[in-house]
Amino acid sequence: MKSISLFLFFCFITSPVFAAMNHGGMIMDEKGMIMNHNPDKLPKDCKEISEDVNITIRGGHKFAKDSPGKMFTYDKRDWQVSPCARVNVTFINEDDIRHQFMIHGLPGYMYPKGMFTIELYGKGQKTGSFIVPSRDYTYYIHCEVSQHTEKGMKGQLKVGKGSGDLDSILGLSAPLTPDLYPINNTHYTWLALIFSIIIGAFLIRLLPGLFTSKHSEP
Ligand SMILES: [Cu+2]
Repeated sequence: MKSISLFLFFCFITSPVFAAMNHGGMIMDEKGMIMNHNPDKLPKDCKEISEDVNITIRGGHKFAKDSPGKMFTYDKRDWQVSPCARVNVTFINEDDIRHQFMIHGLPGYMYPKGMFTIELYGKGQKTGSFIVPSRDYTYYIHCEVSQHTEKGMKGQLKVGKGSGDLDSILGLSAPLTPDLYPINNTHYTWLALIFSIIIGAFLIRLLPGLFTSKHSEP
């Protein structure tokens, strides 16, 4: 009897090692995690799932190459789905660092803290689902790893008509706090410029004279 209990206890404590853990709305393994995966629970204001939308979103350094001052972003940053749609997100991380697809503003009674998240610790991909409510609204998508949002990893998902565009989305909306590099020219700047032009003109006139006088000697 004692050995059977010990065996059962052993099975109980080791079983999570052999499978991806799923607790408290979180599915995780050694590659990453999905938080608040919801393929079937309907929001209160939806009678049924209106459509299935499969989106593939890639995140990485290379997508920000053409954006000065930015470092990471998603390959597409603007999405639109119909109210009560089930969104099946395949998030692909193309970098060897941690990135997330995190969406905010979902109903708190279904999604703790109103969030759905896919996180990948390095290169790889994961697929998870969430069902959006019926109201027209623009949801905020970003990567929460320190400085990644500021460095370009930000997007939006419009449900129905949405509720306007969010700020600071690369290629879509103006930054809230633009990078400015003001140049404060004073009177001295202009004086220095005029002085340089005069010296330059003087040298241009003087230098050819120096060369020709040397070469013209018999
Ligand atoms: Cu990131």
